[in-house]
Amino acid sequence: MAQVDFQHREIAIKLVYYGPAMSGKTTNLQQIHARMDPRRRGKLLTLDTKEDRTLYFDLLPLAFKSVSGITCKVKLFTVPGQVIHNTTRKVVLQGCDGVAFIADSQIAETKNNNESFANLRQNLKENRLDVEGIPIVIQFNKRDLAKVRSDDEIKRIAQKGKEPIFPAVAFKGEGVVDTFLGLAAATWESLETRMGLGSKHGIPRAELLGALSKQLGTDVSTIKLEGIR
Ligand SMILES: Nc1nc2c(ncn2[C@@H]2O[C@H](COP(=O)(O)OP(=O)(O)O)[C@@H](O)[C@H]2O)c(=O)[nH]1
Ligand SMILES: [Mg+2]
Repeated sequence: MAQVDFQHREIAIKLVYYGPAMSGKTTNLQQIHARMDPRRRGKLLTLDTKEDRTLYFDLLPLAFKSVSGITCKVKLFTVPGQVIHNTTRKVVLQGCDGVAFIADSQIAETKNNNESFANLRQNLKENRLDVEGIPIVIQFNKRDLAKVRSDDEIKRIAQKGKEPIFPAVAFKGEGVVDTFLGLAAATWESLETRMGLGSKHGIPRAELLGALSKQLGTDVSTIKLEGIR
């Protein structure tokens, strides 16, 4: 649940980018960071090893002040994808309000995607988070590569499941903002239902999405928030 600090009139939303190693989680955060105004953006804290793999996590903070005077902080985290770092993944997932699952579109990565998704569900459960209720959006990244799952297949997956699906070529920035704003929209719905984020805490949906898209230099009205169907 989003953390409310009444004394400082602040509310913090935690979003986690989850998925197998090398699927493009860090790249998504780097692209978001690159779109933000250099004079105002927070630091992208990234802790990569020499092999360009996230060892701990990456953290990117965003913030805006709502009309109601409440400061809304949105904290983006990634997890390390390698199987051995499960303890870290579990800790990063604590208290999260929404998840972007970054899948690798390559056919050869299907098993890794599935194992990571099962691991996500397991860790949500172990953190006593609501596995069925927590908003999850799925990004199929690396659409530029050969030997990837077809558009039709991804469409079928989208129709079968309840999670919104976003295709992406993260290192070119394609689909990154759509995924992020899609996640923000899904998370707002969930937090409105669970704690009245708009109705009780003064963060209406339009303000959250408007402020975030403005910080990324886009217009939310041109973005397809519900993914492909
Ligand atoms: N071909 C291709 N490579 C990508 C794409 N997105 C990210 N990568 C590359 O995949 C590798 C792993 O990305 P990274 O973001 O570190 O993955 P993470 O382990 O999930 O954080 C890097 O070399 C990226 O440049 C993409 O859309 N297409
Ligand atoms: Mg990483």
